[in-house]
Amino acid sequence: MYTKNIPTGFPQGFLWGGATAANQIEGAWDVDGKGMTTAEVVRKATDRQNAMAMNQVTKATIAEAMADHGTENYPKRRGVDFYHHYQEDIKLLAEMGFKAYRLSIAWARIFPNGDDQEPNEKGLEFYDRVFAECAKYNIEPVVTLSHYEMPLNLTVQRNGWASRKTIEDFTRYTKVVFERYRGKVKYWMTFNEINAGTWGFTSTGAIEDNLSADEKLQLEYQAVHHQFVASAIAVKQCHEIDPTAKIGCMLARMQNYPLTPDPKDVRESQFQDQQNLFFTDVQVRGEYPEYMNRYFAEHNVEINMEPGDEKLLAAGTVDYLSFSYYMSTVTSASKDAEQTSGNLTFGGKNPYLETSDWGWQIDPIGLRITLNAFWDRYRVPLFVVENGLGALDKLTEDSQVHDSYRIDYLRKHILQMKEAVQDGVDLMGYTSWAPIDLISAGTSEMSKRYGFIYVDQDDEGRGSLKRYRKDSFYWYQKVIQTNGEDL
Ligand code: BGP
Repeated sequence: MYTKNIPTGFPQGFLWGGATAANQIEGAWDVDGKGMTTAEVVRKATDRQNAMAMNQVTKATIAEAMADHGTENYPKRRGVDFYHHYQEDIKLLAEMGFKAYRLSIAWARIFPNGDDQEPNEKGLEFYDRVFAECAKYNIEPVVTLSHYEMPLNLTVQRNGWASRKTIEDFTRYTKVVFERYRGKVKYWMTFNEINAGTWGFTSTGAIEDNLSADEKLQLEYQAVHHQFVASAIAVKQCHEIDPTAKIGCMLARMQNYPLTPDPKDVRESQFQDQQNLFFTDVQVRGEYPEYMNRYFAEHNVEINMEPGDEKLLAAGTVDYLSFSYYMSTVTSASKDAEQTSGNLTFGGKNPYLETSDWGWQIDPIGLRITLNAFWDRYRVPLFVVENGLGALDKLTEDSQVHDSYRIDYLRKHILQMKEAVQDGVDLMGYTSWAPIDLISAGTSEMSKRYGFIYVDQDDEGRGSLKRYRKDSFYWYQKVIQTNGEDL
């Protein structure tokens, strides 16, 4: 008889924690030698639904930003001042029982201009202090090497990742941090949401002014190719410098469904999925998938590869696949149906799902589907490194935040993760976004809050920056304590 034990719950050593990004939490944008980054030239959004567009860097937005030395219009410059609150903040994470804390290093703290030959010692020292603080509480840092920012100088001088030379600069930076933090950081990942590179977003650090749609596509895929190569080199460096360290890739994943069972919709949905899985196919399997050849040919994209690139990609595959998961999307073969039924950014409306205040379609079961699909396709350990609910929280007069809606969102997603573990998925951990309120990536709002910890600051940057524990703080503490049993 065929009998096998089904896992009863989350494995021992499961990495429970939370995730943040330097440009959204640190502030201190111009201290201790740090250079300016692409994140600091993004103005706060005036239109929530059009957040993606706000994150486009153009020559005009850069010029305007350079002339404005304040933080009011550019909230990512101030973050929530983690730079000066890190001890207090990490202590609060420890109080919740965190096993892991995902954070990113700001490349421009280490190499202010990106192309400097020597690192900025003061920047390195800051992360020494942060990692020491994590070690004090046995919290594993999980470090993103590049999270939606790069030294602005590289954008201005050579159009960011559109230039092949950026690979050299990036891997000079990664070598320095792998060596400096050897033994202190066991888990790394290369590019946050690498698939955002084809969304016309700051993540490639490339200016797309006055380009035709074809030219844009060409530039974005070429920039992404450079990121793939840089990522593969970083994987190799990481393994050489610390053979015990693990390094992953990171994808923005939205489970995608066809709007109807019409095979045309199903095929369109598969096509959209391939557009995203392309990134993990390259980074996990080590080669460009065939389906992209046709796509490139039909869209006049010619990837300029150098001899040796394919070998590098094959040798630099990642140890684990990490991803963010907030919502699912719906695809229809008819563009009209999609656009009239939903949010322009994220496809059509799913009548079975509720949405967040920002129109994101909440879908916990989609997380189980995603986990199973990834495991089937790749057979590498998976790591959910972002998941959470952005909401307008209210601090009561007696300094409480009753965020039962957040608890409800997280509980349902964790339950589905548990189902996936029981389905046999190899899941390493879960770092929710974001344990402490911080500046939104998409809209630069402060009022779009995700935290277990409330930070007293408003959209204009007013407030004491004092931290308060929300109801979800105590709930998550219990979840971690019971390894996900008491939800
Ligand atoms: C992901 C990013 C994060 C983050 C999160 C929530 O795409 O990796 O940086 O902020 O989304 O998005 P937002 O802040 O726009 O609500």
